[in-house]
Amino acid sequence: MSTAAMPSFPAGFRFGVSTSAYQIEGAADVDGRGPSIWDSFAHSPGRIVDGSSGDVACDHYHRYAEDIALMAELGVTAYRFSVAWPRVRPTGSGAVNPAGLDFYERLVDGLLEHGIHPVATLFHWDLPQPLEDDGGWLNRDTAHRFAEYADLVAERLGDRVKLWITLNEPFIHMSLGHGTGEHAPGRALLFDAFPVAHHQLLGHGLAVAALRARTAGPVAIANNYSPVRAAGDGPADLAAVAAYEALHNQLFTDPLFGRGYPTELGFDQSVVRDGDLDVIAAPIDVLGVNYYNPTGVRAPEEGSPLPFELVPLDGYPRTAFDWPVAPDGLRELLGWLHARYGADLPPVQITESGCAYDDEPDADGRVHDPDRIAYLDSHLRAVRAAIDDGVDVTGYFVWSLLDNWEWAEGFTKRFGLVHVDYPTGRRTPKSSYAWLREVIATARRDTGR
Ligand code: PNW
Repeated sequence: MSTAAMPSFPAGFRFGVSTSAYQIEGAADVDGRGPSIWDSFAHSPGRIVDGSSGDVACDHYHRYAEDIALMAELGVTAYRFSVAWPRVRPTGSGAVNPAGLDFYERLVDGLLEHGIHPVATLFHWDLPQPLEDDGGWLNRDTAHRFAEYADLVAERLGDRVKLWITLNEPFIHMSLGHGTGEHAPGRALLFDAFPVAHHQLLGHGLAVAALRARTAGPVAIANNYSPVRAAGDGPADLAAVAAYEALHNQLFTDPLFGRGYPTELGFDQSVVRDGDLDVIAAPIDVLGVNYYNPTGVRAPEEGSPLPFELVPLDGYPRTAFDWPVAPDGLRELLGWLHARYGADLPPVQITESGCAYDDEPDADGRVHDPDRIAYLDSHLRAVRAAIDDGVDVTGYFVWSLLDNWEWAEGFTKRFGLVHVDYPTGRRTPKSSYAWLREVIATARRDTGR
């Protein structure tokens, strides 16, 4: 960690924290919630490293008031959460469940009482299981069901949510959920998963239209990006880098800005119908950027089904997830977005940035996480540098407020500013929480907010 004072941020810059429904809420069958693909996946033997599920998670559904108080004390002015589709419309296409909307209304009103902007993500991977049974995102109808659900949420909360995010990381949902099968729904289709990309983006575009009809916006999507580093300099390595760039960084962004799909991956685009690309290119007000790390890539082995091979990057410190700590990658990728999309790029918010470490309380019950402080310090400086480079970055959300249920990694990866003792649900702010509180307080004093 640098001991120099954090440089100041522009007036209006928002500091926030992020979470998602299935990772924190628990209450899996409370108040009419239906099953999602993540309930089914987590309850299938062998899918989650510690055999756990999000049945209880952080029990945020019952403890949300305590969690809002933690955010108020931290001083954040925005909270990014996700709405669980299976709480709002349990089968995905049938009756609405008002009790589900009631929960998000209590949450949103509680945030506003504390001066915290509610930022609502509509899809953070928890598709209602009945929709999956009909083909899930491989089925074009799911895009229309998603827009209907967006309309339902906007009808109830459209006057109070301060930023709408349609999808979270459609790339990860496609690649890990439908390409390799490490995430729900566990399909391993490799490049035959392309319809999942197109139908998610179509759902995004249709949801933008639904949100525009009900709300004043602003509207965004949260994509994750990873600068790609070649692990070799032969022409085959550079071709592999270009392929992975197109897949990870361009496939879900080029179409948003009217550039269609990258062609070099050779996807079968027969699912793309006339007019779809116009729907997808509906203007957005903010681009959400989730950033964790760069990716090392080299040419694949002979006979590989993929045009690249992912390799660990040398020379970086690593988190408990073994992910490299590379703040320079964040500055680089913001510069890349700015250069590639030019005047089409709306203001950017970093909708996720954070790290997992093996944080546990010491004998006095305190949780010291100096590595997370160093991580956040260096990544905030990278954002500040990108702003100086000319990129319009208007917010930074830490992943995550709480230690939570990390998908296939279960409870084994702790990303929180606040430690959670899962057996009791007890919350203990870590030293990074106190550090961030000071950073935010200083930033607000600097700009008189
Ligand atoms: C994101 N990868 O997921 C998600 O939006 C969060 O729900 C999650 O908790 C957070 O990052 C930390 O993992 C990712 O394998 C999951 O590269 C996997 C990857 C990247 C992001």
